[in-house]
Amino acid sequence: MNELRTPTAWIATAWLCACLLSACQEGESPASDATTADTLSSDTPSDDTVEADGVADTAPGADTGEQYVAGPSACCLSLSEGVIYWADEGDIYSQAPAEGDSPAPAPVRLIDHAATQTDPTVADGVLVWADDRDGDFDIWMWRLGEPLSTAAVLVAAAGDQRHPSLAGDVLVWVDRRRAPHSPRESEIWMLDLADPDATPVALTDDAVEQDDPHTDGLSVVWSDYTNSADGVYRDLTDPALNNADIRRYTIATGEYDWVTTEGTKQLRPAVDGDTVVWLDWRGINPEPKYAEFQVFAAVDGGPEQFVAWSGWEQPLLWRRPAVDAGMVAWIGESSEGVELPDGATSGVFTADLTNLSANATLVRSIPGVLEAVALESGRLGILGDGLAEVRELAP
Ligand SMILES: [Ca+2]
Ligand SMILES: [Ca+2]
Repeated sequence: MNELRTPTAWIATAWLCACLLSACQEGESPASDATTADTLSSDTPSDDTVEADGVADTAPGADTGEQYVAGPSACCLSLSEGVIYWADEGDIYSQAPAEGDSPAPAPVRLIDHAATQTDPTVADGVLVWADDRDGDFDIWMWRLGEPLSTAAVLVAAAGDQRHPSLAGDVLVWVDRRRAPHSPRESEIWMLDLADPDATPVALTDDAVEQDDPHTDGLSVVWSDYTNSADGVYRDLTDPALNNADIRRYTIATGEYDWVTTEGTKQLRPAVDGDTVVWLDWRGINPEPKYAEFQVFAAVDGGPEQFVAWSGWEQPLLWRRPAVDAGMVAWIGESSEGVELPDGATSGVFTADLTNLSANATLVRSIPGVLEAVALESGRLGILGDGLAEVRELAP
């Protein structure tokens, strides 16, 4: 990700440094060489829903979600049919919800291999992830419920294939197959899983950087440096020279359009139908500062709208917002009219995209760093600092 190239901004406290050092980096130590999915050993809490050490219920309604233990460096959240998936220390885990009065089942280590597996994305019972067991990152796939021996590489090419996003049968990812495999060779690729004869298609092929792809199965959005002076992300530079924009590809028509070409930096888009949300630095000066970001949205194909502002000094913590059915969720440390409780250092906020004049709602906060947020059919998934959580949002 872009912000991994911002070491000079890593000037935070010890817990934050520890998080950064552990946050889903490549080459992590393997858990084991086992190749079968099995439940975690007894050193991991496997009874009832549990609360991770250091996770405090500091937010309104914090006791209403199903809370599970994830590793302290867990990242890369996916939420599908109420099941939460994540990566931790090079393996991929899932946690199913409790049913009825029964306690929640134990989290399951789905993909357990000495190499690094990360970036899980799940749709319709298909798990896709990035896996470097063959020397660099490739895209792998497993139909959940089938024998693990059927897990196999789906897209293998030179350089890294990473950051997959799956919705329905549409899979997109960042592909650096073209030498020398640098950010300038980061392109957005797509594969139709419904067609066994389909081959991967490059949606972009140019000399500038593209990142952060996301699909809802109908269109694909990503951050694009076509209109940026250098064509790639630059650390610590003037925002006008670091001009990422948000671009979209509509699958049914094959058409491309720009969701925004505002002259400063926009990153990490998410799409749901005709609605796109993203992080935005317009009007925030001067960089390098990394002290603020905004959430913007284009709702139902309408104009770009301000959703929320947050202070946050760590570029690594600019997380992709989530959008589903007119609701946006994001991670921040404050929002207009809403502050975190004492002791909390990150929170999940939501807003109704049909009523953006209302204050955001603080859903959850912790005295640590939240890594990811997801929305699915009225459910909110949260991951970070040892916590995995799924909660039903109020209708
Ligand atoms: Ca590769
Ligand atoms: Ca821009």
